[in-house]
Amino acid sequence: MAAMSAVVDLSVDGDIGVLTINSPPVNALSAAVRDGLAAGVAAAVADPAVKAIVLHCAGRTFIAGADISEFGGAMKGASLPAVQAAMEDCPKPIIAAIHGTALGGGLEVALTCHYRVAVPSAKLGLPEVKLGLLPGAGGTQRLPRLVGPEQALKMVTSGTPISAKAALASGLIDEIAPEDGLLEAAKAFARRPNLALVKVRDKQDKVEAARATAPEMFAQFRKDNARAMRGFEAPEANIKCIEAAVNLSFDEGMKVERDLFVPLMMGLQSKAQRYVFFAERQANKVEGLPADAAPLTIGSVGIIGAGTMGGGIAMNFLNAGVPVTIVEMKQEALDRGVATIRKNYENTAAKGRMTAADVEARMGLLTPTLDMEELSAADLVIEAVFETMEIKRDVFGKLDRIAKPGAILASNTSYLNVDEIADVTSRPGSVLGLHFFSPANVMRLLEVVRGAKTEPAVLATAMATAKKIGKVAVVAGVCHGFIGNRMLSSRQAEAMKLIVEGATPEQVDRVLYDFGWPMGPFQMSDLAGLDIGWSAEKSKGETIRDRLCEAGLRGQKNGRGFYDYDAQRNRTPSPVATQIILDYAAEKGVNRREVGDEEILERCLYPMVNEGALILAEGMAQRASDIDIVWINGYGWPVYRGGPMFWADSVGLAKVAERLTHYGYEVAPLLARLAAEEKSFTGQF
Ligand code: 3H9
Repeated sequence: MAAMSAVVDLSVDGDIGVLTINSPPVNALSAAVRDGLAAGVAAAVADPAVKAIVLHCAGRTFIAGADISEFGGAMKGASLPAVQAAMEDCPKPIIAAIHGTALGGGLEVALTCHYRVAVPSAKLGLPEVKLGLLPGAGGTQRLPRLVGPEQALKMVTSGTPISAKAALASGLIDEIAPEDGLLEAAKAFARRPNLALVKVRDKQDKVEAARATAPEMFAQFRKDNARAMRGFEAPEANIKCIEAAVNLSFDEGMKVERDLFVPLMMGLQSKAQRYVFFAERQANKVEGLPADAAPLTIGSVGIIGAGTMGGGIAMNFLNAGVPVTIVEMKQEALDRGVATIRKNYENTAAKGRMTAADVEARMGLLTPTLDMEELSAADLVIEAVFETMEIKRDVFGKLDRIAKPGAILASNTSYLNVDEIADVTSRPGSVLGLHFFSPANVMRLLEVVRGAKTEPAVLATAMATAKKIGKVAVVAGVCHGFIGNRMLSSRQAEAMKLIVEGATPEQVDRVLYDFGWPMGPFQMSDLAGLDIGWSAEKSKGETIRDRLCEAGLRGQKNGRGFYDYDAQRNRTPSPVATQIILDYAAEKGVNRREVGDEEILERCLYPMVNEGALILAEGMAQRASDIDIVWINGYGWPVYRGGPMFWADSVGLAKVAERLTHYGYEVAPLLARLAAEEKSFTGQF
C-alpha cells in the first residue's frame, strides 16, 4: 500500500495490485509519471500477494498522451519504451482500466498492457498526426495488430479517436465496463482464472491477412486523401509506419517508426502544430479579468437576421441545445432562413452524421418570428443584419428598449466600430462584437470584440459561450476589421498591386496555394463575390474591382470573375478580366514586368505580419499567438506553418523587416525592435 511517487500510487486489494496515476489535468506521461509507473510496476511484481495488476487514472481521464510541454527539452526520467517493456514483459497480467480519453502515448501504454477494459463514454485514439507527429511509442505497430491495418491507417492519419463501442468491435479493447463501475469491473477481469499474458506485439493474424491486398489498399488511401494531406509531412510518415507493420516483423516495424518519428519531432511542422495546440488553449484566457468576472448564464439566444450568417450562427446554439429565437423583417426571408437551416441538418442526416430525431430536436429549439419584441426574454442577442453603421445603430436602439436588463447585446459586424454601436444603447457595458466567420456553423473561429465599455463579466460570458458552442474564441480590440480582416486588407491590396505590375491572378493564386492556403486571393474574391460592398450607383471605374463589376463580372456566382467558371466550377483565366487589368495598368503608366514567385509570396505575406505587429503593439490582440489562431481557424493559413506571426519568427524577423523595407514599407516599430534585438513575436525562436 505504498505511494510509489507523488503521482503514481500502488494499493493492493486482496490479490490485485491497483496502480493509480494522479497527475492533473490529464495524466500526461511526464517524467514523474513515467518514473512512478516504472517503480509501481516493479513494486507490484515484487509483491508476492499481487497476482494481477490494474492500471487506472484518477481525475477526468486516462493518460491523454505524452506530456507535450516536455517536447524539445532535455530527456529526463525513465524512458517511455523502458516503462512499456517492463509492462509488456511483466510476469503478472496488467489490465488497463480506461475512462475519459486514452490518447497518443496513453493508448500506447494501454497497448502494452495485456488487456484493456473501458467505460462506454471512453474515447481511444492516436492523435499525434494533429501535432505533426506519429505515435512514437509502438502505436503504429501494435494498433494494426489489434484492429487491422485499414482501421489503424484511418486512426493514425486522421487522429480522430473512436468510441469504446467501436473499440470493442474492432478488438482494441476486451470489455466494456459499467460507466460508474470501472475499477470493480477491471479487478473482476483481473481475477479471471488462467489469464494469459497476451502481448499485442505477438498478434499476427490481422496484419498477415491484409498483406496480399495491402499495396492496393495503401495506394487507394493515398489517392483518396491526397487533398486533405497536401503539404503535411506527418500523414505520409504515419502511412509508411502502418505499411511497415503489414510488411515487416514487429522489431523492424518499430525501427521504421523510430526512424520516421525523430525527424518529425525535430521538424518545423510539428513545432508549429504543438505551438498551435497550446496557443488555442491560451486564446480562451483573457488577461487581467478580475476574478469576480464570473460568466453569466446563457439559457436562450435571440438572433436578428435569418440570412446566411444569422442562420449559421443559430445552428451553433441549436447544436448545443440552446433555444434560439430568430427574427426577420419579412415572412418570406424568415421562411427562407428557417428552410435553409432545416436543409443543412437534413443534409447532415443524409450523410448519416445525425438522426432524423436529432434534426427535429434541433428544429424544435428554434422559434422564428417577425416580432422583435419576442427577444425580451433572451439572455444573449446577436445582431446579424446588413453591414452599415446606420442600420446597426437603429437595431441596437430598438434592442435596448426590448432586451431584458442584464442581457448581452452582440453585433456580428466584421469591420464596424463596436463602441459607436454600443453608444446608442443605455447599457454599453453589455455590448460587444461577436464576429463569426462564414459558414458560421462550420468555421471554428470567433472574434470576440471587446468594446471600450464592455464589462468583464460580459466578456467572460462571451468566452465561455464560445467554448460551449465549440468555437475557438480570440479577443480583439475595436479597430477597422479587427484582427483578421484588418490583416487581410493588407494582403489583398498587395495582391492587386502585383497583378497591375505584371503578375497574373493565377500566378498569385498558385504561389499562395503552394504555400499551403486552400486557395489564393483571387479565387477567394471570386468565391466571396466581387460585388460584395460594391454599389453600381457609386462605382466610378476607379479600381479594377469597379471595372470588373461594371463589366458584369461578379465572381463564381455568375460564372465570371478573375476566372471564367464552367458548370463544374472548373476555372480558366478570364480574357475579359485580363484585358481590364492590362488597360488599367496602361492607363496608370505602369511598365509591366515579370514578377517572380518569391516576390509574390513576400509581398503578400510580410505586410500581413507588419500589420499584425501594429495590431499587437496597439493592444488590439492580446498576444501574437492569438493572431495566429485567427489566421489558422478563420482564413485557412496552413496550420503546419503555425500562423503568420510564428511563421515570420521562423523566417527570422530581421529578414522580414529587411524585405519590407526593400518593398517600400514602413516597418512597424515593434517588428523593427524585435528584429534589432534578435527576438521573436512568439518566443518560440
Ligand atoms: C504523444 O503522445 C506522443 C507519443 O506517441 C509518444 C512519443 C514518444 N501534454 O484540452 P484541454 C493540458 S503526443 C501536456 O483544455 P479538454 C492543456 O494544455 C500527445 N499538456 O481539456 C490544458 O492546459 P491548461 C498525444 C496537456 O478536457 C489542460 O491539459 N495526445 C496535454 O477540453 C486541459 O486540456 C494528445 O495530442 C498533453 N498531452 O480536453 C492529446 N493534453 O489548462 C492532447 C492536455 O493549462 N490533448 N494538456 O490550458 C487533448 O486532446 C485534450 O487536452 C483532451 C482534454 C481531450 C485530453
